[in-house]
Amino acid sequence: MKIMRDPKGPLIFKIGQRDHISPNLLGPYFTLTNSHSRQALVSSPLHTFNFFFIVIVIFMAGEESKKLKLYSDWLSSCAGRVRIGLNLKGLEYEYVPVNLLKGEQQTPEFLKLNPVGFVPVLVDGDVVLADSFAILMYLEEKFPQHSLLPKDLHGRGINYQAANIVCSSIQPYQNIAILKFMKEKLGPDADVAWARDQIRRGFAALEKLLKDYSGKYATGDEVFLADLFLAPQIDGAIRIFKVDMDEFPLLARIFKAYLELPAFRDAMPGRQPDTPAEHRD
Ligand SMILES: N[C@@H](CCC(=O)N[C@@H](CS)C(=O)NCC(=O)O)C(=O)O
Repeated sequence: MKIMRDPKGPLIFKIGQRDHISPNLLGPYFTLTNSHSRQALVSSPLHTFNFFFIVIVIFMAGEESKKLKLYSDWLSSCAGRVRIGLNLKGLEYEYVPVNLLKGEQQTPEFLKLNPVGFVPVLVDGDVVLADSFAILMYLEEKFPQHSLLPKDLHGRGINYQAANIVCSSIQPYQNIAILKFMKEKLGPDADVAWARDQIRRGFAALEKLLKDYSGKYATGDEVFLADLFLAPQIDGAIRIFKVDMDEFPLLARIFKAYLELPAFRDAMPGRQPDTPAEHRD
């Protein structure tokens, strides 16, 4: 029996006259083929001796291909939002590292998953989704446990607004391409100083918005969508851009509360499979 590894796509089981991995050998043979790549993963002579083994392999391969896959970089705040959502909902997932500093988001294989060349990307069977907001809305509908949205419409609106301040009005200013451009145009420290200003502007708006809604967390005493966006953004502000959080007491307070929650703590940059040793918590 020969087994090759190719995790993508549902599997096709075939019985035929040929060994699909070594086609010169004649059968009867059974073969498991990946529907996506058409590649033979398992090929073996067919006799009752290995029947039960075959059933187990098919079952395990099926379970494996059903598992969610998250393309992520340890330091990505956008991927961090999804990591928290997956943890809160208790969903197991395979972590696929994409090293942004090495430019792995621009490889032809990755651009097939997300033509914009950003993480996160979530793969759920045949469904490929990029963009943290879209992914979290998808997860919310497919896996309603631990809802990310409050029941009341106004509360949902505030959550959308706060999440969007982070994802449209703060985070895009600190992306690699922008920082590189700023550095090249304005000098070696200009990128960080400029990003810090954008973060401070956004945080000031969030402090004003959330003062009437916050409880233990951003919009009350339960964590919701806004918190998933805020936690990695505040972490990045402190870790990378050295923002002084004394200016933002509400955000500083809820950030401390996030770090008490395992779903948040485990999603932070210091605890990912691709976190470099010197940055591990
Ligand atoms: N709106 C997107 C933004 C995604 C995004 O900007 N991702 C960053 C990491 S947080 C990225 O992949 N940057 C790579 C680059 O700038 O080349 C989302 O929310 O997922």
